[in-house]
Amino acid sequence: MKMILRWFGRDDDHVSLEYIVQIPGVSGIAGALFDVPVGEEWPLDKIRALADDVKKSGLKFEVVESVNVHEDIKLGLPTRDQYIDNYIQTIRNLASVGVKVICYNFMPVFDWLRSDLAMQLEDGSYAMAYHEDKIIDTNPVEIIERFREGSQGFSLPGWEPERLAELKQVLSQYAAVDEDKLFDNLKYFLERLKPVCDETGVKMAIHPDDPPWSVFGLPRIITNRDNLARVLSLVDSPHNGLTLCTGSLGANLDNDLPAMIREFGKRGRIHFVHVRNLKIYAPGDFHETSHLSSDGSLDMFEVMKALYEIGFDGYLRPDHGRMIWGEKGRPGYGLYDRALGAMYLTGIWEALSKMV
Ligand code: DNO
Repeated sequence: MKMILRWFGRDDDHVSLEYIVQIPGVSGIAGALFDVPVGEEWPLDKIRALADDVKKSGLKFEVVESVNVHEDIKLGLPTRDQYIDNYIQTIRNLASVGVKVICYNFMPVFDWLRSDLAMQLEDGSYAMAYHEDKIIDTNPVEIIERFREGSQGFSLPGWEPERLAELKQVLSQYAAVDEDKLFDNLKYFLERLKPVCDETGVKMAIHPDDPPWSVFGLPRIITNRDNLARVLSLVDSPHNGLTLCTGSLGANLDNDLPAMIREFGKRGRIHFVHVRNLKIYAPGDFHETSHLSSDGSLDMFEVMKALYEIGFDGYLRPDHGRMIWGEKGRPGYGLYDRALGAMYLTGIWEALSKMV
């Protein structure tokens, strides 16, 4: 298991590489270029500059989160090929600096969704929350405004303004795309990527839909065991793998996380793991918590045990933390609670490795 942390770059992260390298057990970061519009090729010189900066800090840059997928690819429009060509070249450029895994998602229009970006918990900390009744009757435009206001001035991953500019038009285009069509479009994308992944060894790791159910009537397919199995069968190759995100899949308590880890991990198809805990009060209602099992509804020990048992040697990162100790920063991505999470998960791993 290789413990890493997500990092948003020198210009847009209040957490520095110099702090990240001080977290015991953290050997690298999951990074990205955040100033390249979705669909365009990532320029090699910018990738090199990022990789050099990370390496100089004593950290590894082997995971990218995310190279976002242009909406035309998800929609299956005739224009998709030019965007896929750019994606292929981006993979080649990233591979040339040693990137091994690319995390991406195939969620129509919206990436992850929350009703609250800073809900105060009993201990005074702030966490992100999802309350179905605050989402269900809300216009997507209002949600975007809510995210902008609550983001503490940081851009939120997946909520980049240019991506949402054409919202009305994109939402109407999805009227013609149901779940089966979305699977077909994903298959087309993955088939086109296979040669460059075979050539470079880069592994694609699809992120589950967060939350794992349809929002605003849009199709969402990366939601449960059967659909994950279906994704893997679209192109049966190790380059077509998963980011197993406990907080996304775990929002539906019918999803048995350790069982999924055993099933897909044994097949060598989990390349990246995001570990996050949630307190679920009712279907569709939850808030994020510290990583500690007893603070939430997900058993972190069982998650780590399943990973340990399958001999997981991929990348893992603590996911969304709370804001604690007065820290101000990008919601979900503070330093303190994620560092505590990293230490806790590393501690479980050490205990597992010494128990046998
Ligand atoms: C949110 C993240 C997502 C994730 C993407 C992967 O905090 O979990 O934005 O990075 O869905 O492409």
